[in-house]
Amino acid sequence: MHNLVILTGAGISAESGLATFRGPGGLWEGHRVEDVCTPEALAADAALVHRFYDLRRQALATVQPNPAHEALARLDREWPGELLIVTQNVDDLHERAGATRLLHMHGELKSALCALCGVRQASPAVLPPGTECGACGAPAMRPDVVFFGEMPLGIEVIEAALARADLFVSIGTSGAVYPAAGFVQTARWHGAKTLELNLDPSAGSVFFDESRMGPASALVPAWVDEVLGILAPPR
Ligand code: BJW
Repeated sequence: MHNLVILTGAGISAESGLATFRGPGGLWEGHRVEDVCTPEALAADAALVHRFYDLRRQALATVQPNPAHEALARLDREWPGELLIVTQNVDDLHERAGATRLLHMHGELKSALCALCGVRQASPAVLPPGTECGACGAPAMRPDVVFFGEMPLGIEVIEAALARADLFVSIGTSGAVYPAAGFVQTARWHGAKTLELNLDPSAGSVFFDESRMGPASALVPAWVDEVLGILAPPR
C-alpha cells in the first residue's frame, strides 16, 4: 500500500464546534440551501449570502483543530508514499493542524474570488457585497466557495490521485453531494480498497469495503496509528 486518498467532510470539524450541514442542528436548519448556496441566490440577495459566510469566517477564530485533524497532519508528515487529503470543508482546520498535501475542493472561507476576472485574494473578516477586486477593480468580490451548479476545484488532480490510489478513506461526510459522493466508486473502479469513518453510515455506505462508525476524534487517530504501524520495522 503506497498511495492514499482521504476525503473529509463537515463531520471531521464537528467536534471542533463547527456545525455540519445536514441533520439536527445543521447549518442549513436556519437557512434554505437555495437561499445561500447557489449563484442564483448570490445574484438575488448578495447581502444575505455574504453575511452567512462572514459569520462562518468569523467563527473560525473561535475554534481549534481536533485530534482527527491532528492525526491526519501526522499522517501527512510521516507517510512516505503519495497522499492527498481532499477536503470539502471551507474551514482552515486541516492546515492549522499542519497538513500540507491538501486540496480544498469546495473553496475556502479565508479566500475571496473576483466574479469578473477570477482572481483570488485573502478575504477580510467581513466581505461586503461590492468589494472592489485588487486586480481588475470591479466591485465583484464574492466568497471563494463552490456553490451548487459550479465546478468544484482541482477535479483533474483528484481524479488522477483516485486513479493511482491503493486506499481511499472517507471521513465525516454524508455522501449527499456530488462529485465527492462518487469518489468511492471511482477509487474502487481503479482497484483501491475503500474505508469509511463516520458517525452514521453515509448515503454510499454500501460501496465501502469497510465502515467504522463513531466520532472522528476517536476513529481517525486510531486508524492513523494503524496505517503508520505497518511502516514500523518488526521487533
Ligand atoms: C461525524 C461527526 C463526528 C457528524 N465524527 N462524523 C442530481 C443527482 C446527482 C448530482 C446532482 C443532481 N443535481 C445536481 C447535482 C450536482 C450537485 C449535487 O450533488 N447536488 C446534490 C444535492 C444531489 N453538485 C454540484 O452542483 C457540484 N458541482 C458539480 O457537480 O459540477 C459539475 C461537475 C461535473 C463533472 C465533474 C465534476 C463536477 C457542486 C457542489 C457544491 C457543494 N457546495 C457546498 C457548500 C460549500 C460552501 C460552504 O461550505 O458553505 O459544500 S454544499 C455542502 O455540502 C458543502 C459541503 O462540502 C457538502 C457536503 O457536506 P458534508 O461535508 O458531507 O456534510 P453533511 O452535513 O452533509 O454530513 C456530515 C457528516 O458527518 C454526516 O454523515 C454525519 O454523520 C457526520 N458526522 N459528526 C464523524 N463527530
